[in-house]
Amino acid sequence: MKITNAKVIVCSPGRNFVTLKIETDQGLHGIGDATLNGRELAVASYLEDHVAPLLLNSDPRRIEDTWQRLYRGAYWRRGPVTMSAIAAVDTALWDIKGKMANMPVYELLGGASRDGVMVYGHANGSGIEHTTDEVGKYVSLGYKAIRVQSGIPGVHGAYGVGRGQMYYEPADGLMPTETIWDTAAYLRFAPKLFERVREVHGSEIHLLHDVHHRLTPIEAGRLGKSLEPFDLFWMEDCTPAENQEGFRLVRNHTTTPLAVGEVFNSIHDCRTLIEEQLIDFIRATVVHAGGITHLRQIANLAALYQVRTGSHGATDLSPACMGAALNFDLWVPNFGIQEYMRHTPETDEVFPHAYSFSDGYLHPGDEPGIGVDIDEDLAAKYPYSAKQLPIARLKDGSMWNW
Ligand code: EZ4
Ligand code: CO
Repeated sequence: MKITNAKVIVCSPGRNFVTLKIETDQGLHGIGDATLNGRELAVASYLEDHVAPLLLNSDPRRIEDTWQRLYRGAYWRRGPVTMSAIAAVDTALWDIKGKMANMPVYELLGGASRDGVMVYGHANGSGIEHTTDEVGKYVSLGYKAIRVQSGIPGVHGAYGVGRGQMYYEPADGLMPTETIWDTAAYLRFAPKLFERVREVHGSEIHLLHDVHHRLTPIEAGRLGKSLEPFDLFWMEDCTPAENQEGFRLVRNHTTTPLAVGEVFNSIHDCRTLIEEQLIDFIRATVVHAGGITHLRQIANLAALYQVRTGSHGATDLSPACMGAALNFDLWVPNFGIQEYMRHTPETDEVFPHAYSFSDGYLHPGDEPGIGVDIDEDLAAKYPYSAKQLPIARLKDGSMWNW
């Protein structure tokens, strides 16, 4: 069995996606997501110019060997561009193997460990009352877990407050939108928000919150402590994680569960966080962390330390990533939760998929492979449109973490 073609499809049905499609001499094909929000064309070129020629005529059944060849063979290891490209190849090969076996990928991994994949949706609003109402909408849609983000009085462009309600997407301009961040205002505001949400929606619903790298470790410890009465499922990316040891300080000050890792691309990014039990949920995802093959290693390491998975699932991860992630989630023994931001109807049409939502849970479906395909003719109607993620500055103009 041979790979006869590896092509990169860049399309923008509401937002940009990079998809790798691998074709074989047996007529089977597989797809993988390679989208890196705001830096899409770098991965497209990496795949087209440097990876596709290596794949031609190689055996698509050799998933592990292909992974090792692309990782070791590049000499330059890791990094989001490289690892997203490797992920796309890996996902497409798992998709092909599933189709060869006539089984969904979760069966190849070891079979279902659960009946469905608990997901969390994103509620956001302009202030406390609006956000609390939005939480109510997700409750009535059947969600068991909801991420809560809110505009803050006096803060211009707080993280996570979108223009649309169901289809929040931050990458919006040819040049980055500038937001202004105010830590003190945020730390005063956040406990009031969660107090109100609990008051209105009760104690059963799981509530999550994304700090989006805005705090220092000691500030994060303080926030976690102030949110303890409101029983969060997790506090996400409370401080940047390049310095993994920094989380010791957060951990020393709060029992609010911690989730980190949507920007990680390798097991080495989270080894200390996991081995020292500094986090509770690892958010690495199929597309940005080297595919199913590498994510499985991360999850296995995490299992030793009772760290559970909670993969990133924002709309900039395409349905091809979501299909692969859901197959992974249904199998992975130490599953925690899966993020799920709904794609626009245009995106759903370009990527026909077997996964479906019911009563707070997603199921990958039982199509062979990852259960997601791409309609190339339709994709061609939505050409690439350059967009960048926003940036954040402090009031005095200093750059901060968006
Ligand atoms: O800002 O995926 O938890 N979700 C997130 C996302 C990220 C975007 C960046 O492209 O933090 O919404
Ligand atoms: Co996040």
